[in-house]
Amino acid sequence: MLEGTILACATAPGVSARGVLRLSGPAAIPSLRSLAVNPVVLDGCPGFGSVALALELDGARLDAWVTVYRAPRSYTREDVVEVHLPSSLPLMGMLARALVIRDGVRWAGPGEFTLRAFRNGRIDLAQAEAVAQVISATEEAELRAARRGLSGELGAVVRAVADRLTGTLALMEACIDFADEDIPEFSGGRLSGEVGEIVAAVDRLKRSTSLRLAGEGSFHCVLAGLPNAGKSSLLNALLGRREALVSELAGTTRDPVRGTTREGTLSVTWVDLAGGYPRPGERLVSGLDGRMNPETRAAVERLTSLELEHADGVLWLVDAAGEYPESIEAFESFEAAVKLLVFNKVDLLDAPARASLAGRYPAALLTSALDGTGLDELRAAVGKCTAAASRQGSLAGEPARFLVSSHQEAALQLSREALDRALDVLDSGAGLELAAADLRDALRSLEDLIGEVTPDDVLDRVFAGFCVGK
Ligand SMILES: Nc1nc2c(ncn2[C@@H]2O[C@H](COP(=O)(O)OP(=O)(O)OP(=O)(O)O)[C@@H](O)[C@H]2O)c(=O)[nH]1
Ligand SMILES: [Mg+2]
Repeated sequence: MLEGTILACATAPGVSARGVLRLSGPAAIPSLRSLAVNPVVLDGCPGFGSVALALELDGARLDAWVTVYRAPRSYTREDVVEVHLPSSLPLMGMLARALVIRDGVRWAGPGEFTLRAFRNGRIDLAQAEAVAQVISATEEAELRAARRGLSGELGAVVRAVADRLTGTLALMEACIDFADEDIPEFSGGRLSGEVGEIVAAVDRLKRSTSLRLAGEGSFHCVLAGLPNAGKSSLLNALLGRREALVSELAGTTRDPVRGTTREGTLSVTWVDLAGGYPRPGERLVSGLDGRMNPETRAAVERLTSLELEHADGVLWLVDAAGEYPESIEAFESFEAAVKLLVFNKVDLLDAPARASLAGRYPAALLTSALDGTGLDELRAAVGKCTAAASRQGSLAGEPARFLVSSHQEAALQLSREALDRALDVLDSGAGLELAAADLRDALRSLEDLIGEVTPDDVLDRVFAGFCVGK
């Protein structure tokens, strides 16, 4: 990481007028220059500017609009070039391949542009995390909270608390050094008061933050139901590829099969499970062939139950063309934060039968994995649940001031716990050295939140959650 010149597609794949390739690093401008028919136009942008550049690719001419940001006046503080092209995947792929074979240009890792901005001192870690939050915000209040983080406001608030903590730590260390002198500022009560005020400041900060759920990981939506309801077929239809095995024999799926899609601005991981009957308070009773080896069967039941337990949402599939009272009973009997009833195989029903089903179960979704009926409605319904889950953790009725990632929330929590320990030590009259060690831990956690002393593995985790073009 952080060496050479990186390249990524900065726009999402799909139908649009323009696609953008982004390069950052010392070879950004030279590599493009070597493909250009009119390279001198690039000299016209000494600092920042946009030019029409004619490129030659495989003997054909390609007109591009290029924006140049020369170091250090760029997002990464390196030379950055954005190449705007018609949004054609093969075309963009052709140019990307031509650039990647040039010296020093390679594909970017997730979040590597933002990682470079962080490493080169352009932004702090709180701002870097806010970049991901701005990208995945699903509503205005969330966007506003993310932008406050992006502007550096969260970093500034944390830094103010950290400065105060540094001051108190200095006072405490002075107390340790001059333990024999009788100086009123060095009394234990004064120190406890100082730490108490810092605890209050950290608590205020915690109250003004909300944990960002869906932007970090995916919303886990399991496809459950009795054997043969069409769960694997539906997974394949949602993913647009054959990920799971499908057959007319009941009990085909054993291990969970997963795939991720983006629904709106959020990512959903769909998990296809073995067919079975969940029983309240008990393990799932699998619908697998009774002749199966009992150990394998128990393992499959355990895996399936675990997935059901940890799911953010459950789609309960019912074969619309079969006998389903037992399946509806099973659906009603289990508890889940989000559960949706889905009648699949509606292509096998005529119009009156579909209408009667919709009348009897107005909240249910009607789908066909075979011909695609109802899939858009299903995606929209799950998208809605996903957006609601991503808002969890915000104060009721009052949007949070800042969005935080789980890494940031953990840092705040660790800092709070270390301060509590320091207070306990001070109250018990145990040595000041111990309290000072706790304050140092608290300070380290706050610095970790803004990336001043963040170890590489934490950075890797933070940036792994980014999309590649950012
Ligand atoms: N007509 C019709 N057939 C479907 C539909 N969905 C699935 N099937 C068929 O139903 C049978 C079972 O499909 P699967 O997707 O394997 O069902 P499953 O729920 O994953 O089954 P298990 O893994 O055994 O629990 C296959 O023959 C599919 O072709 C549908 O929407 N319409
Ligand atoms: Mg299956």
